[in-house]
Amino acid sequence: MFSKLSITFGALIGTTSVLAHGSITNFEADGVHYEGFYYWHPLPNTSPGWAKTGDTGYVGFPDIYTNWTGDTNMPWVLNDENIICANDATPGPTSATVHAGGDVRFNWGYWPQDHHGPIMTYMADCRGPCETVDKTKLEWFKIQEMGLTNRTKNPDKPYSLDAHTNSTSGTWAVDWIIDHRYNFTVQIPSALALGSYVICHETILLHLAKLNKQIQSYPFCFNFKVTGTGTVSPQGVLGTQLYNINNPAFYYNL
Ligand SMILES: *[C@@H]1O[C@H](CO)[C@@H](O)[C@H](O)[C@H]1NC(C)=O
Ligand SMILES: *[C@@H]1O[C@H](CO)[C@@H](O)[C@H](O)[C@H]1NC(C)=O
Ligand SMILES: *[C@@H]1O[C@H](CO)[C@@H](O)[C@H](O)[C@H]1NC(C)=O
Ligand SMILES: *[C@@H]1O[C@H](CO)[C@@H](O)[C@H](O)[C@H]1NC(C)=O
Ligand SMILES: [Cu+2]
Repeated sequence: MFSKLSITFGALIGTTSVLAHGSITNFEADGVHYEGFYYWHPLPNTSPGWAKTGDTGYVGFPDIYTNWTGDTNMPWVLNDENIICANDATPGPTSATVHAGGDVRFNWGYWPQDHHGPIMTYMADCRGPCETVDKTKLEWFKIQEMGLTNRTKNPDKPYSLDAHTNSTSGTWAVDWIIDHRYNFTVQIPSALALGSYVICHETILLHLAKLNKQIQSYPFCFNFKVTGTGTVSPQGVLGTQLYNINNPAFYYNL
């Protein structure tokens, strides 16, 4: 989210720097538009989005402004239940509809140029109504992943947070959304069995990974009813077991 330098800056100028992040502001599924997350605004009643505490839906620092200890080595985040759909997440009150094989186009609204990382999408079968599901019981399977798409350093991909020197990174999935007007389209597997699912569309930002081992998860969850004639029910993994802090990706130097 921030280097220490920009935290100080952020405190001086109030909330402006927080607005510099993106969120899934809306999405489209089977041609229908749904509202999502806007900073500082509660989710609209009609949104299938999961509510959460905090401004950006970013998991990493429970209270970045008042509780900053300087301890940036926080691997606990990865295996804490707050990683599931973000801090204190509660299920969305409605569900969107999409047919198996159909597209969901997520719109990230905005994303800053110097934040880089992969984008992943997971689904979990609610085995009943998602509106009342216990998130700690959800078992997630991955339907999409995009990481480093071009290793060549690109001057248009600034990376200015590394020990206060200016450098550039290669091209990452997050740069894809910047280059595609903040849109990212995910296809629902065509063989997937009909049912009620939570879809989690997320990025894990790595721009501070090498610097101070701080990685930042931005999960955005929405309820979906999947229609169709598919029969496949993939086995999933509990949200708290999806990630391991020893994964070399989390120490990657952009
Ligand atoms: C501040 O951090 C400590 C240590 O992680 C934690 O116990 C406490 O709940 C946090 N307080 C707030 C307001 O986030
Ligand atoms: C990879 O990035 C470099 C630097 O921006 C660019 O010149 C090159 O065309 C890119 N390669 C592909 C396959 O897009
Ligand atoms: C980094 O780039 C900014 C903007 O171009 C410039 O103001 C700053 O002096 C540069 N810092 C370093 C360490 O080169
Ligand atoms: C996302 O794509 C749609 C359809 O191509 C387009 O109308 C919309 O403007 C795009 N989003 C942004 C933020 O440009
Ligand atoms: Cu940031």
